[in-house]
Amino acid sequence: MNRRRPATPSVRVAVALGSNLGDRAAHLGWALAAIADLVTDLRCSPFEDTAPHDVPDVQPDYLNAVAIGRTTLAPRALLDALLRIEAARGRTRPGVRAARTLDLDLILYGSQVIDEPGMQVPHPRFRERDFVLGPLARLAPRWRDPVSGKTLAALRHSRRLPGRG
Ligand code: PH2
Ligand code: MG
Ligand code: MG
Repeated sequence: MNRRRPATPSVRVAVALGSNLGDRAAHLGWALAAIADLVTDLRCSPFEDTAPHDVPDVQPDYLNAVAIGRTTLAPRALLDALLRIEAARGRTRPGVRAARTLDLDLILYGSQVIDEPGMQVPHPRFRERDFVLGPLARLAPRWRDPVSGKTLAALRHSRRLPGRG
């Protein structure tokens, strides 16, 4: 008889990384090492310099990346762990979309749609953020956004059509 407990199923997740204060590459690198303790099969896009998008003040450029992998953590446990990693790099929250040492956003959690206080997955703005959608679609083009039903490749493609800015 097999007495072993069934393995906890893992779920594919996507996390967006961003920094525009201090040593941005060091913050992202440190965060990736910490995320590797939570997420297996971790793959990360190249780090990319991006102009601030939709921010309320003048800010330095961001360094952005997207990482994907698999986790056995529940969504809330993963989100809480990401927030602790941000805090460990001195993240403060003086205002909405303020400059930050480290921002870790849970973009996708498998095919789940979650809308709870403090946790919205898929991230509600990832489809219009090229610094998230571009790298994510390159890492996992066939992953489907559970809200629109479209693949990431299709979402990315629709942002490149003429007349859509
Ligand atoms: N994050 C924001 C707001 N604007 N712009 C860029 N380029 N990169 C970001 O990571 C970013 C942003 C809020 O989280
Ligand atoms: Mg963010
Ligand atoms: Mg955030």
